[in-house]
Amino acid sequence: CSGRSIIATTWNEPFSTNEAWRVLKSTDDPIEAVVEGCSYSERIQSRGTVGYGGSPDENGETTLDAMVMDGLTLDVGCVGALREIKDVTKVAKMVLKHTEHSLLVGELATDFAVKMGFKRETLQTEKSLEMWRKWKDEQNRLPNFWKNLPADQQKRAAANLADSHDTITMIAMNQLGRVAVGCSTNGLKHKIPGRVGDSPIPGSGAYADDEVGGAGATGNGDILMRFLPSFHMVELMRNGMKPSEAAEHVMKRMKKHYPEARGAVLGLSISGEFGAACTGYECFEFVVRRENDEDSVLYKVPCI
Ligand code: SD4
Repeated sequence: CSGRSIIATTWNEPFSTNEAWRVLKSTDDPIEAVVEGCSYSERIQSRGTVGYGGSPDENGETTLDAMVMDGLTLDVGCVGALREIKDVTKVAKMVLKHTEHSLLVGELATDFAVKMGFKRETLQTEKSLEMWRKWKDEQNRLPNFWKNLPADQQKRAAANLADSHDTITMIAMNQLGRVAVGCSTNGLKHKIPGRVGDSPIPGSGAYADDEVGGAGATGNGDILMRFLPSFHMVELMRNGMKPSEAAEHVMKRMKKHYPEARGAVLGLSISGEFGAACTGYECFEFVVRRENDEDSVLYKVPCI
């Protein structure tokens, strides 16, 4: 089976992908690979949209969402609206490995993480607080901004809130064809405190099944989660569709109902084929690392 190992990652994330590849090569464990890859992205605060110090909520606080899924057991570990712990994907791994549960949220997820040995520390930085103060200031100058917009414009504005935010979602397959997925995000900027996006929702942010492959999504999570795009994509691949066709089918479904919303889905089949589709963005980029490549390779797909 040599040569089956592969990592596919949403957006132009070569460094995190290479870190995941390093771990995959040394452990042959796809779960460890996606956990370390996503954690790398959190530590370098990729695009300001993964990890601490980004996307402050209405109160100025950064909270984090993440998921890890094992395609062999179909077991998941998810964390939503995690406060004051930087290593959110590692906490999700603890939920996967050390509990019978699937999803922990908020302050009590923080308590769990602290019991598991994680350090409690602020997720705000000078930069995230400055971003929040600026937004707050704008809000004060525009009282009732949302209320005064006609309904269709409110819908459009909500869809466009996703314009600058991205999730890292990573799909890894090892030599034996075992698949795992991981994703991590600090969610939507200026969200209502308590909001959880699609990333820690199994089947929405990501999904893996060793019989078929894996998929992951990025974009406006409030809209994406209404379609379970990752689960849908895996099921279409199970029924024989190529990843690129499956991705397009899934994104077309979302576009039909929410033409303005931004979203992308990326999938990998156990035969090593991969594909993606997006809507609402100009284009969608993803990177893939494979056995015979010396580095991660960047791909771009135009939106449907
Ligand atoms: C969310 N889907 O929380 C995440 C963020 C994201 O591209 O992917 N943005 O809505």
